[in-house]
Amino acid sequence: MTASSFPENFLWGTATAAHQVEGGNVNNDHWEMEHAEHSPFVESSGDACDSWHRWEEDLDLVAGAGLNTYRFSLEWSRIEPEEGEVSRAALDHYRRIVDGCRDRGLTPIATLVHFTMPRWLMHDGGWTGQKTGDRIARFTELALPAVRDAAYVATINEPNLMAVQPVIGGMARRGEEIKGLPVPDQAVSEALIGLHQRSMAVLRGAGSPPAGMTLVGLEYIDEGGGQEPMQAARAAMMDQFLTAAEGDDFVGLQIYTAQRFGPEGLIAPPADQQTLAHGMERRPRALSAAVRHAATVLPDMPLLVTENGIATADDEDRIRFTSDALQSLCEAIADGVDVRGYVHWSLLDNFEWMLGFAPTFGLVAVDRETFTRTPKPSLAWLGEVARRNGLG
Ligand code: IFM
Repeated sequence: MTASSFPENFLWGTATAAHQVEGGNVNNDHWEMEHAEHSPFVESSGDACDSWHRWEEDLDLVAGAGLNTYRFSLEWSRIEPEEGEVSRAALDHYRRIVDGCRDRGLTPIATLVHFTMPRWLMHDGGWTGQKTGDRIARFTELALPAVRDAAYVATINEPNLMAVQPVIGGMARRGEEIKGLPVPDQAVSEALIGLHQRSMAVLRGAGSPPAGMTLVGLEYIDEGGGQEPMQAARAAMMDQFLTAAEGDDFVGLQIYTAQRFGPEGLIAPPADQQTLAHGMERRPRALSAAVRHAATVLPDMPLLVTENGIATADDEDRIRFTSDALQSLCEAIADGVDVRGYVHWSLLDNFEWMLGFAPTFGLVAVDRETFTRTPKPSLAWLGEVARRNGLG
């Protein structure tokens, strides 16, 4: 390894999530919230990127660019549209995606739950419901045959973000001043950790691929006198989840930004450093800071960067941001942090939850009428980094 190269067999990939790209996910909680009166969603997910039908084209783009990894998620509401009613066709669909990855030389990383739940679950307890532990255990059993040949299985995506926002996914709460993420609700955090553990127990019992969860990771910065609120925020948002991952096979980290603290708590990022879509601070080096912190809490845990990216209309800036982020990651790895791969968010411009389709995180643009995919220069750039296994 040189100052800008990565370890042998490093995974280089890009990610999507079911509800953000498949389209027609009419049977989950988000669809219902998107269509509710006074919905906080600016628009409906609708046909999204039509990846339910176009997933092969998506995999061809990933493999064609020279990347070696694809991360995607399963949609529970398609697999179990009503409680106890199983769609074998939906399970086959996800099985074919795993096979399609393998056929193209891509390492599949599958997430069982990426924010969405079936409507029937939303109306009978949701994530904190008493029966949800048994239900996620059963869903994990159902899903496992579809993802058995994946390289990694993640139970729940960003439970630490889900605990922050009851309507999760959009990081900006419209109409409010954006200061950063608030602190997670402790009862929801504990419920989600419990659900992760129920899902893990099933995966372990059935000899699954390496399994774990994927967490939002942040850089925490003390601007002076902010130690106390900063430590409290980090303990709630990061450390309790990292500690709960002890004994898992890996932790996925999804890193976009930093939070700054003063004596009164969270400080808003400078306006000229806020990113287009979310008002988050543009802070590429947060990638290195967050993986380093995870390694101090869990020194023996393999880490995967399962998301990192920027919502911008300026693709040159996406390349600059990602290059800076990767340089910082490289330095962390050189210092001994065990990071096994980097997965960029996202392959496609897709449905960014409450913010709709306006934020563009993709390496590939998607025409909203025809679903035609148009690769941006950043896709070829990241593929070249993957081929070289370094920044060059
Ligand atoms: O789009 C989301 C994704 O679903 C989860 N992690 C953050 C991304 C960008 O906001």
